[in-house]
Amino acid sequence: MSPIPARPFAFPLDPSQVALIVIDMQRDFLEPGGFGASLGNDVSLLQAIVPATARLIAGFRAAGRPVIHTRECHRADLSDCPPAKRSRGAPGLRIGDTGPMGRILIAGEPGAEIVSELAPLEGELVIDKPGKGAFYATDLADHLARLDVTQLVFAGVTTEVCVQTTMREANDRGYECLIAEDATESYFPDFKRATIEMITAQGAIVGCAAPVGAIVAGLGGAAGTNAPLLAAEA
Ligand code: TIU
Repeated sequence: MSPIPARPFAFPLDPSQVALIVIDMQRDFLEPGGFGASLGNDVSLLQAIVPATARLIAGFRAAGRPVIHTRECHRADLSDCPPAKRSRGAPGLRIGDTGPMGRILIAGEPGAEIVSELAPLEGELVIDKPGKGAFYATDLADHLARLDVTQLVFAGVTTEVCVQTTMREANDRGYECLIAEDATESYFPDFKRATIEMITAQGAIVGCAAPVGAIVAGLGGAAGTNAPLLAAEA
């Protein structure tokens, strides 16, 4: 166990007990013409965290620790997309409509894929999720129980939507949670800052926050068991 510098206090990172969850680093959120852009957002802000997220993923892989990726997407027939989600607001394109990267937020379409720089390795678990939280309507909880981890590090987009929702779900399930503050981003920088403040306030009511460099350094020399999950098992 190596306590790493974190907010609001040092995080007791245990390289034998930790897994990484990278939330929704998909083309639909990071590239023009996708879901994020259809909602009126400037996607370039999110692209900026790709290098730091890649360093974080590389650190977990080098330490032999599990890397889990999520993708927010729906079935082609939209049977798992609540009408309230699809019909809300006035986006340029709705979920299921066809854009330059295929149908918006639909599994198997180019836009739903994780950006190439962060592509999952064979054997890494990829969770397709219909909601904002990665535990809702998925088998993530079962996979984590099998991995026998007690700590989760979170990265990805967007900080206040899918990352925060998933981190809260994990916190309620008893995991020690840590957000990688330079490997997460929002379309609204103030929302990112406020989210990390909310998460870490009140004695880390949801979890701690630390930079990628500190997390990767804390994993260094880990004798963790490599426990890759075969996608086929998912
Ligand atoms: N719109 C927004 O900020 N986020 C989402 O819709 N999904 C995720 O955060 N992945």
